[in-house]
Amino acid sequence: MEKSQDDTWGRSTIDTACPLDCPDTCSLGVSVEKGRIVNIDGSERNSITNGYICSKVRRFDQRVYGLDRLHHPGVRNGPKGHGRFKQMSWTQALETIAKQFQKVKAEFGSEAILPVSYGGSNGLLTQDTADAEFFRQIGASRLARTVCAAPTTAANTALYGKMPGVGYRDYENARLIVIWGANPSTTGIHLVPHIRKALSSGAKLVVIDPRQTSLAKRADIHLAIRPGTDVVVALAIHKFLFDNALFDKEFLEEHATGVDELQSRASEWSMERAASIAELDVSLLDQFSRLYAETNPAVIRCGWGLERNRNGGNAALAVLALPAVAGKFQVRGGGFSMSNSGALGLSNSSWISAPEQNTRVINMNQLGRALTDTEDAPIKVLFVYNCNPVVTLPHQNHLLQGLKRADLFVIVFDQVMTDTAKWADVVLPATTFLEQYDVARSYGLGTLELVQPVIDAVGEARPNVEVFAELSRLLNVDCPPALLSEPEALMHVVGSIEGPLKDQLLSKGNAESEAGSAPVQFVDVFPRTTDRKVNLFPKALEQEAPSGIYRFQPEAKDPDYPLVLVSPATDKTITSTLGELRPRLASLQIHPDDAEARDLETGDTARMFNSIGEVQCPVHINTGMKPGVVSLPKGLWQKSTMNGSTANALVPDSLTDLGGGACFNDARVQITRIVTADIGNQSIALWPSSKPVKEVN
Ligand SMILES: Nc1nc2c(c(=O)[nH]1)N[C@H]1C(S)=C(S)[C@@H](COP(=O)(O)OP(=O)(O)OC[C@H]3O[C@@H](n4cnc5c(=O)[nH]c(N)nc54)[C@H](O)[C@@H]3O)O[C@H]1N2
Ligand SMILES: Nc1nc2c(c(=O)[nH]1)N[C@H]1C(S)=C(S)[C@@H](COP(=O)(O)OP(=O)(O)OC[C@H]3O[C@@H](n4cnc5c(=O)[nH]c(N)nc54)[C@H](O)[C@@H]3O)O[C@H]1N2
Ligand SMILES: [Mo]
Repeated sequence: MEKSQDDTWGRSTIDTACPLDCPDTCSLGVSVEKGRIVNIDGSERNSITNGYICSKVRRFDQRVYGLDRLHHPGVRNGPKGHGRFKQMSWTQALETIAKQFQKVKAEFGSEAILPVSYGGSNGLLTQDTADAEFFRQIGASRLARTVCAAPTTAANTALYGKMPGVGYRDYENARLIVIWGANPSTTGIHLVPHIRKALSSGAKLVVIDPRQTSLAKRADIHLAIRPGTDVVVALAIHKFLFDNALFDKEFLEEHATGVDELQSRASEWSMERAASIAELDVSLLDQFSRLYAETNPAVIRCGWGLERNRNGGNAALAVLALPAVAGKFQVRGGGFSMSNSGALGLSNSSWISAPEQNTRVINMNQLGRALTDTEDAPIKVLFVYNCNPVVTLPHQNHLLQGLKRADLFVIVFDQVMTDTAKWADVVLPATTFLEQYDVARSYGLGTLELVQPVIDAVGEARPNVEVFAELSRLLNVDCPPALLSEPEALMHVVGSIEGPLKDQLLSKGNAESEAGSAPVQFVDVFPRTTDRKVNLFPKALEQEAPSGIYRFQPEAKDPDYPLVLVSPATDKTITSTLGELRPRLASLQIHPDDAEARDLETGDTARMFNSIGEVQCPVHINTGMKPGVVSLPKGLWQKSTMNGSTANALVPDSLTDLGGGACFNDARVQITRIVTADIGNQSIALWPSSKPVKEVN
């Protein structure tokens, strides 16, 4: 890792990397002057980053030095949820927490304590190190971290044992690129130039997405699918391949099991039947099927948009099975990419010594239920870190109801005063990745990047490792000495990584697996299943899925809530991270026909509602939306709507068919116009409600 000094400016530029929850895990060069960050940019160290980064991370210094930044620990000094705190010292704060833990443990048992953490960072240090040692040893309840990627992981693991996927650069070799439920122009921008390069040399592009994303605009075929119907579309393509002898018999004989069972389940899905359910033009589906069968190399970029509904696991199974049946592997630029988080084969069991306890497991997607279900074994302490559940988990109102409980003690450890932190009894300030060490693991590139502090911690902010080590000490829990301080923890984790990866990381600051970031599937890498074959009909999943695998669960259409709400990623935030910097109000996107039917125009204020919640926000008419589908970004802070409810107020807490995932895109809603009048300094809703909807500035 280098620090270069530019004498003219007195600046130093420090090498580090971005560990945020994004597949690209960019290498960064951060310029610092007099101990302050003055510029954040991409570096060339990682050739995929190639010197440029997204606009969000470029302005991450606005979070570091922003008004919402937490500088000191605080104790609640007002009603719950009001976000008023009295400053206290770290010693007082941690002693308060330790006392509360002891009290709850004595009265209710340690399972009354629940840690809640998720995607704040994709670093190996910030999650599942000292925190895991601590919560395991005190015997806390465990959290099923299923809010994202659970169904796709279940499918990918069962089929291929998380075999590494096609690398970004190899997309240039593809003659057909299929972007399925992904939006890389927003969610992993470094793939896009490679797609563009392929297109400029004549490759074809197909996008399967209910919205006309920017890649969909350039696509040869855009299948604007009804959310939740991917499984039947993929099965119809399987049937087409089998019926027309376009499947790769030789490949399947050598490398696959379960072919007949898959063929039999697919046989129910004619193009016409699938197209009618997915609301697609059957000729487009037919055209895509032929193009996929005929074109080599063909690659599918499978995203996470297709998993966030009741059929999400089966959708991922059916889509990821396509390259095997169609024989798309064994060539550079052919196959699929999904998550590459397993590519390096690292497991945190190498650096955590406490064994996992057999305590109860709470699915984070149903946190509201868990908090309000207080009959037996209630949760009495919630310790939130690396996560902003109030705005990122389903069924927002249920969760808020749980947080109101007077007998619930909530600790929130975060960098900024999030909507969740406002509910804390004790709030703790965390360092950002620009103030701490970490090892970022890329789930897009399958690489590791070293993260190092470029400035001193802001205020009294502390890294996770040190806070959990200190809590361990206070509660007489055995934290391994190697995890007591951040630099030691870094060396412990890096030291636990086996083979050449460790040496590469220490000498260059980044590392990639032996197959590199450009493996050819079924040539350089093989399924990590026991027989090294693709298991097309995984029996364990057949037991788990409510209707079996490769089966479709139809939606129960409700005439009161005829519109589908999806909540995709935006280029302004990483889920809710940086949401504090968003311009105040976010708009819901709606197709002109749906808007006209509701007498809505761009700029109008709407009430979007169902039986579990209501969001009031401006409307934006968008011809790129599929009729019947509306969208509002994921990760909005409460201040980004007029009534403080976000998309998750409308998202049910039902679970996906596989993996216990979140059904974000199973939200069904109705929308009506709010007629407002400005009276005095308030905008009053005249109809349908008479509550003030916003302050007039
Ligand atoms: N800028 C930015 N980048 C991010 C993130 C972020 O918040 N902001 N989040 C990061 C995280 S945590 C993740 S998991 C990834 C997610 O990365 P992606 O999967 O690329 O992103 P999503 O926006 O979740 O979904 C992708 C697309 O799926 C579409 N979609 C919705 N429902 C369906 C469906 O049923 N079928 C199909 N075929 N498409 C559907 C949406 O319209 C959307 O365009 O991105 C990461 N990168
Ligand atoms: N409606 C809807 N909601 C969604 C989705 C959707 O598609 N639709 N998608 C979901 C997806 S893909 C995901 S991954 C989840 C993500 O859900 P969350 O994990 O809640 O993600 P973030 O909003 O990024 O919140 C992470 C928090 O961790 C904090 N943090 C970052 N680094 C550190 C650290 O080192 N220490 C501590 N103590 N805190 C830190 C950040 O400041 C931030 O507040 O949200 C899901 N929510
Ligand atoms: Mo995610």
